[in-house]
Amino acid sequence: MKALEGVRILDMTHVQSGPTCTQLLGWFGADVIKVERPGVGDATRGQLRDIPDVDSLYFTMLNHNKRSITLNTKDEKGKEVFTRLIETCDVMVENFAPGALDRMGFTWERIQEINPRMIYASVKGFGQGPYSECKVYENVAQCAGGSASTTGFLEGPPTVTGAQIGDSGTGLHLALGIVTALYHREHSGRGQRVLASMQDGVLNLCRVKLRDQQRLDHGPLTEYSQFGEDIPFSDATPRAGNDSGGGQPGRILKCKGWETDANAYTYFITQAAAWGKICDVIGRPEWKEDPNFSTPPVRLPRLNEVFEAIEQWTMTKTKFEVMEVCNPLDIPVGPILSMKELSEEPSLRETGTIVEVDHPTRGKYLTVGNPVKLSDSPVEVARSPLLGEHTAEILQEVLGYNAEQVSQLRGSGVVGKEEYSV
Ligand code: CAO
Repeated sequence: MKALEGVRILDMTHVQSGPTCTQLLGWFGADVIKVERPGVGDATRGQLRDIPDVDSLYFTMLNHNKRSITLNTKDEKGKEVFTRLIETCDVMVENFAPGALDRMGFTWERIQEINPRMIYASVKGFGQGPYSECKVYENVAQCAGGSASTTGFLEGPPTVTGAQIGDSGTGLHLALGIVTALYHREHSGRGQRVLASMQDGVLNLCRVKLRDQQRLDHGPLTEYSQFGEDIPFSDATPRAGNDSGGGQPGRILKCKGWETDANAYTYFITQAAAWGKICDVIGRPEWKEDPNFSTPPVRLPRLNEVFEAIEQWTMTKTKFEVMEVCNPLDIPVGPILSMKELSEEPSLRETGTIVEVDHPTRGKYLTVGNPVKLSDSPVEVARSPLLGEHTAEILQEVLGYNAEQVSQLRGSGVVGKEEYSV
């Protein structure tokens, strides 16, 4: 048995944040029923398409291990079907703009009436407050959650990051809220409302920057490069380039080939405990005893000098050679890996982190599998469903409709007319 086997998810999610959450629950074994608008479906099916008329990678990579039913939940007959789904499922997940489900008549109060055990989980852009009605996408959340103001270089503009901390990050937060509510239901017998706001999720991931904001009241942030460069601090946490966010100074340094390879770099951390070995490796053994370099506090104003010397050494090695030398010495380093390198990395294939999936209209493609591994609940990544692929199956097997009722719903356009033989 998979960890969440027996849990049925009514998946009303679209775009990225919600779908990442329900995909995770599907990987853990839940039966995820994705409800999509007839003839339209999740907008991402058609966004950023690389192959004409084929579900985009955007969609396929966010919707594995789900079944798709098309259903017009604004139609009166559709609402009856939707009510039956609410009766039958354990968790409903949605990330519509605020109020969309209420406008359909499915308020939290109504959902509780239909199924008191239902866990109703939502992603919204903002929590309660002045912006609670706003529509929000990834980069808006990164900006409103404190990430953009603290990312980038001091002299440059606020910068968004490639990691989808607003969407996928909030999906992760929501998934935790859902399994927690499922656990609570074991004792209480009741469902509850679960809300993860994207601003809250991003701010949670930027916790160390709020730490630094408060440290500023007591003096400059000595581990930031600008301290050693005598640049005064303002009253807000600054952008820190590639400085380490923790107590051990680190930087991105050039490696052999950087002139032509955009990713020939390494991250190098001058962890205090490894300082002696770092001095030996880079050919500066005298720094071990030098009062200007021997301890972490005296090095802080000289970080530029320290990292310039280390970079003179890293530039003589490839990023992988730097790892080979440093790892046995417990010097923390990490190569800057491109998406190409990651997609070709054999060890990630072996662990199921990078998975090749076959799709009936797309053919083979790569995806990221479940990043969380449970020893007793292995994950098989199953391709994303075609639009409405499981409409008849869900109506009949889950809700008990007969073939004639299914064909009536099809005829009236309440559910989609798609029929596949895959
Ligand atoms: N049958 C009938 N109608 C349906 C339906 C179905 N099966 N599924 C959805 N709809 C309707 C909704 O009821 C809604 O209609 P109304 O506006 O008339 O109430 C409409 O389709 C779409 O809702 P939406 O406003 O959520 O969609 P949008 O494309 O305009 O906005 C987004 C998208 C993401 C900005 C918005 O959903 C949002 O802010 N969500 C919360 C935050 C979030 O998750 N953002 C991350 C998205 S990933 O980058």
